[in-house]
Amino acid sequence: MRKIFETIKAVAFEIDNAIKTEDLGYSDGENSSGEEQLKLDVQSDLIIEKAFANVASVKALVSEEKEGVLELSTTGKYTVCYDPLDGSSLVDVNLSVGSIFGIYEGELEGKNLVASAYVVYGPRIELVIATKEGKPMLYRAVGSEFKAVGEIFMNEKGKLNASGGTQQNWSSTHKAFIDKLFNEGYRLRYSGGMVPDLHQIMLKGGGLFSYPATSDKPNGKLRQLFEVIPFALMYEQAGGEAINHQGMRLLELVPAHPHDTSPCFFGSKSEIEALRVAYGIAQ
Ligand code: AFP
Repeated sequence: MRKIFETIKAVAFEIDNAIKTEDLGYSDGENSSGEEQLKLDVQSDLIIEKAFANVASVKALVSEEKEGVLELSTTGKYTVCYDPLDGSSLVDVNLSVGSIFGIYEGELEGKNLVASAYVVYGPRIELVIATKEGKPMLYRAVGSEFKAVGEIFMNEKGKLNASGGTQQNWSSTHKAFIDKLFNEGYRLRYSGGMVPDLHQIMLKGGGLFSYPATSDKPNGKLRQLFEVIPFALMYEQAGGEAINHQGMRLLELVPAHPHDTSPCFFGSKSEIEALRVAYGIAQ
């Protein structure tokens, strides 16, 4: 596992350099979710693929930018599922973006996630690593190295509220719940990049991030293997919770296909409890 984390640190610097120096235009292709790919998406994907090709413990890779599973070895133990550049459409307006990694042992499902990591490319480069033991650990790039900053703890209750999807496509239940939070004094924080939005909520002590089922996206937008499940481990280990619209822990999801999505809610315990009440999904 140590070699996997070292590889993530190395690719973080390479991707950051690509973001800062490369062409921001579109490539000729689209990803398997039918979204247009930026050249930067394709390049970040290649950087990660090349780096993991030399890591003996990695059996296979599954990328948001590729259809299917890329087998690397028959002897490796782990499959790394990753979104190479989440929120890439924000690069041209110079907002923060990120890379997300889920490390699975065995079948690709939530209960087999053994560790997760994400990188935030913002004014600084930050990396967070979570395993099933202890709190997630925050690192910050200083020169060409990542230095440990400290463990991440979430409070019982936070102040921030971020909900994705187009509001006209929200259900009346979701709209009423989000309105209620704002009426209680929660502050809106939503950039449209999952990585910086979830990072902000975790680091500022708590709150709620939602990407609900909407009328145009009944299964939500965010992908289970590369986005939802890796962040679920982060939030649970930090002292928060992560569930779907039916109250199921996101760490129990079983994707039928590598690119399956799920409605998802990540938050401090108090906001997730309020969500359960609002959605009528008693524990
Ligand atoms: P892009 O990679 O197309 O910028 O999408 C980013 C993202 O997958 C995720 O990072 C955001 O949380 C979510 O989409 C935002 O979606 P909405 O614009 O529908 O709220």
